[in-house]
Amino acid sequence: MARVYKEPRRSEVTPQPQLQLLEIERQGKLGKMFTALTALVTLASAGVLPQALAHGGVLSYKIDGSIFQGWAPYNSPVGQTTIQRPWSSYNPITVATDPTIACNDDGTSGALQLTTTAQAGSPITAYWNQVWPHAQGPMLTYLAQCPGSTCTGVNANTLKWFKIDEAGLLSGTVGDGYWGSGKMIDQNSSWTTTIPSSVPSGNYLIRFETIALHSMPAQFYPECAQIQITGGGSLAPTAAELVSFPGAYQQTDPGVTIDIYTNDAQSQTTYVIPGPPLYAGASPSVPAPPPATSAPTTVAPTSGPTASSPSQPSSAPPSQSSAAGTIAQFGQCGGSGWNGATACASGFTCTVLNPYYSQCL
Ligand SMILES: *[C@@H]1O[C@H](CO)[C@@H](O)[C@H](O)[C@H]1NC(C)=O
Ligand SMILES: [Cu+2]
Repeated sequence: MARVYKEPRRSEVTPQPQLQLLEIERQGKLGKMFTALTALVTLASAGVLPQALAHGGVLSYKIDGSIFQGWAPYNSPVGQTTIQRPWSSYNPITVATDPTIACNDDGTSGALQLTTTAQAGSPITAYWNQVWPHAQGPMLTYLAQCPGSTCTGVNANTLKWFKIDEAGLLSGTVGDGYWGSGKMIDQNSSWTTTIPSSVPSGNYLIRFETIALHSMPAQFYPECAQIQITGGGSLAPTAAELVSFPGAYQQTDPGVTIDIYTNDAQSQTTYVIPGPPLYAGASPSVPAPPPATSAPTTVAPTSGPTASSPSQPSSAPPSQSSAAGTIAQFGQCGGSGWNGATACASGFTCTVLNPYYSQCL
């Protein structure tokens, strides 16, 4: 829980003034927490009021059905024992090549660092603080295998990382579309990635990340946890799939420099997710969007070997119901361009969240 509010580690550029921001700042002293509702920032006042800040990170995980609390960055480190690598502030990283881009600041093992086992082929969910405030930008998940018998004590900057999940611009335009991070918010501010069943067993850091594009420079929010993958396969990541942090991203990457408020962005339908290509054995939680075409045709999403997303028959129009009860809680069941199933599992209702996305809730 937030205890002491720290100033941003780097200055931020005020986002688009047309946005009306109603954000809650968490502040506190001496372990008490109170929330302060900040001003409603309007076009007229944006120039004079300080920017309302709302940041955060991954606060807990669900692995093989169990909840694991993460590190509490605003509490004393003394006595904290968690699978998550320690981090110190809700503030974003805004330099793509910063050493803390690997596992946040400072991302070294805690004194009472834990590791938990996780089955290859099983889902792992990361929960951000509620409600995650930034709906524009990609979601990314990486693994890095540690040498030896534990990740404890291993410097995250020395590891080679590979990407096992990503979700960028899911539909619509860069300026006005539905993003991976918007879907994360719609999923209870959480993101579920399937640990590829092909990944070799061993000790890994798992790095969940969201990148926020609502202001410039882009804001990186990575956190890491230590897992021991069991029951894995034998598909090692290739050299082309392996990257270092820092190193994987450059400040000049198109997916980092992008300005979502330009005129061009209002019609641009492609976004290049930063980092390496997906690991060949990955089961991305969102199928890759269809390639951009000049005509506004709708292409059925490629159905991949996903474990956490709903089954997606290739040709059922959204108005027709396919096999009943196929979509689990938080699964997509409709929205602009949606060609998949529309019937929610028993107990859940397909609910319109925005023109691009309906979800079983
Ligand atoms: C939503 O996330 C919170 C953690 O942020 C968790 O405690 C809660 O159980 C989640 N709700 C559902 C329905 O999964
Ligand atoms: Cu923020």
